[in-house]
Amino acid sequence: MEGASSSLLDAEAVADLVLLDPLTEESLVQTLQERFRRRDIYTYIGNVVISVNPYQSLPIYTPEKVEEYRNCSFFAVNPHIYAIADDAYRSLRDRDRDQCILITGESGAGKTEASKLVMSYVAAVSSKGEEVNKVKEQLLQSNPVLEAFGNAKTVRNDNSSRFGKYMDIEFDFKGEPLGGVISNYLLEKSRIVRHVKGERNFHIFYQLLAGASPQLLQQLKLRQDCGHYGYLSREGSNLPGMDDAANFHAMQDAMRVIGFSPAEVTELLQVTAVVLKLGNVQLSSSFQASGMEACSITEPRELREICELIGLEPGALERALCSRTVKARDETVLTTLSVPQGYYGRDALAKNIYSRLFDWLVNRINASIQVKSDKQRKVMGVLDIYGFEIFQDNSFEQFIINYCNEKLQQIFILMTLKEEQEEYVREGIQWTPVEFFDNSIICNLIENVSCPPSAGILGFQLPQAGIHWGRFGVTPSTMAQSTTGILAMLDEECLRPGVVNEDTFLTKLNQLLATHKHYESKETQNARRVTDTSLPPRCFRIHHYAGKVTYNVSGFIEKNNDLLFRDLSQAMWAARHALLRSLFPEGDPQKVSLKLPPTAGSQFKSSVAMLMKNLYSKNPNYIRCIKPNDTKAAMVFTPELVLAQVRYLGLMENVRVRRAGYAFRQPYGPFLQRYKMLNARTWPRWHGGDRQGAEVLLAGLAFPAEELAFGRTKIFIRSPRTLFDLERRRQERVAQLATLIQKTFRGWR
Ligand code: AD9
Ligand code: MG
Repeated sequence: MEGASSSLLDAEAVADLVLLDPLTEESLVQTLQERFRRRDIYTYIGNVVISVNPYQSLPIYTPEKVEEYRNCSFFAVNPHIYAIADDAYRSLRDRDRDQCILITGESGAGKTEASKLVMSYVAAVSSKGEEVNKVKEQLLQSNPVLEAFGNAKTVRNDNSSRFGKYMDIEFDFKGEPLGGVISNYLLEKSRIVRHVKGERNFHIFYQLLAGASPQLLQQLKLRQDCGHYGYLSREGSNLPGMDDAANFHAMQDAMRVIGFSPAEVTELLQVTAVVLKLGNVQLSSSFQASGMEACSITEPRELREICELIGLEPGALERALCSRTVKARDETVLTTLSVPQGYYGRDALAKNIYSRLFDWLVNRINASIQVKSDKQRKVMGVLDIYGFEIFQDNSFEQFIINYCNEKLQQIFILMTLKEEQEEYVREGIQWTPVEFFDNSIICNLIENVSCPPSAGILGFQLPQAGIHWGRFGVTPSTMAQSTTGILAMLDEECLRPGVVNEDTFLTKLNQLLATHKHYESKETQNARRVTDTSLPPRCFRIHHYAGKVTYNVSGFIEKNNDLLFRDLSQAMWAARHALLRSLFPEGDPQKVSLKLPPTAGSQFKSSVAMLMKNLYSKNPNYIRCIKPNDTKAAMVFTPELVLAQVRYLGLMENVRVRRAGYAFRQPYGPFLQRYKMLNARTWPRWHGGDRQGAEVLLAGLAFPAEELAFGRTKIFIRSPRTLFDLERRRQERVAQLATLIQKTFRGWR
């Protein structure tokens, strides 16, 4: 950290946790709590901002606040999200450095609100003009549209983002926004067909039913009553604090601002209505003349209306829902489906339509906001992505989400150390390598494992690949040769012919990862003679950097495969509805491919790799969000809950890395100005250069030599204790000087 305002050095509630002394989990949580009590919801770790959700609107985002933080010196003002936004924006505009803002935290911690605050701050401080304002409006208005289709009420958050989002905002050389590009990650499409009690499906369905005019509802062949629709919950309408009808109108306005044509909006809503109506298509079992069990549609009205909406013969959709074409050698056979298979296909279709519609929506927004000119651009990326998740039951989704968080942690450590190292090189200070926990061993376990093969299989033992303490820039020497990671093993299982199930997948993991220190299951525990009984069957456990998570393998194969019967995609492609049809290009019989589409896991892995590459090319800024209580209560702070997040977010590691070299640094000028009264040679005025002045000043204070380092432009102080000592001496000296001045004045009188 740089600079030292007095609030920063308030030992009760340091504004920068790098200055915590002693640094313990307890002192860290206490500091956050004390600051929260004072309504200081933001705290720094160097230039990382920690934000604790107040669950209450605080008067800290006013235009006056924007002015206060505009062009501020980051550390001279009270910590604020505007300070980091301002610092990033200025660094982009004036120093030509592309920026990224990484926002992490658990569900309900305030990530999406934080991303919107950053966007609105940048919009407020960048220049104005008709064209620029239009661009800003379009960028900001992408939020209500994506939130309507991608957010839902969950038990944790009434407006929970069910997808990961990364947005590049592009600027010209003057810092005026030109446009942007949005990337989305892994929409939770299972929500379309199922959600737990107390939660809702995606907002758009409730918004549409509550906000659409009777004519629109009629046009979409919908009824206003939520309870009529199998995919929705009756109790989902009339949520306290949520005005679905008003949000529907806001979403429609937002679409207009972005540039959707009325025809596009109609098409989008038609496809949305189709998803809703699919959930009401009921099947029952029947028997064919051959005696084979089959399924048939019991309520033809819903099916007929769907077909009217999408321009398809009802018979075609019925056939695709109730039977399946199987190719055996050169023959094509139509086989009937059982009722559960029929429902499986129906739900898979609904999920696929919706998730593809969401991708289309993102692409359509991009088509409007993407920069058309070839002006040279500077970029600020804002990442609002799901945080680390540890639930009672963890499945494929948590596995993928936690993998993404491992990658983000890895990039955080690498980038922070890189930045530290660069600063030391710039300042001509010797770089001492920093010890840190290198989580690449866990990333590798998931994507490309490096572990000793099991002694049981190969009959020999390679060196243990336990927790690896790495050094920046050094390849771990303990790593054995690479084999495939869990994701690739899952893919192999998905592609294997014959009976495939999760048990064979788990057996394979157990064999290949038997000795991996970050992997555990009942079998490996037995082999290692671990007496922990907490691991249930059909589960494996990964020791993530943020804690141990037990994953149940049930559903892994199906979710990774994410297959849709070809008959269904062909039926969708055959529809006359242009938008729907465009979502199923593989349904074109001319383009039948024998190649299976990439699995969900491998798609996610490659999009995460692209994201990492993108982030790594930019200057990172971090916002770590914390949820202070589980009841969404205003200004309530539950220390145990915060402590768990402090661990997930790796904040202790964060502080350690930040102050691994020197906890405090400041340019010589302001440093000398603040402390010059501590030495008679520099007080009241020093006539030489700033650096020389700081050297003379500190020489008189007799700190141990290893506590200080003199860089080209800055003084570096190793431990917070030395800084506090300096500050204490300053306060005493200020008091002495004040008394002296008083006495002198009295003497004059
Ligand atoms: V999730 O992973 O998408 O489920 P987020 O995005 O971390 O989650 P979100 O930003 O949606 O959480 O915040 C949850 C709620 O907390 C918001 O709807 C607000 O009611 C509340 N919140 C969050 N940040 C602030 C804030 N700075 N001031 C006031 C806030 N309220
Ligand atoms: Mg969110």
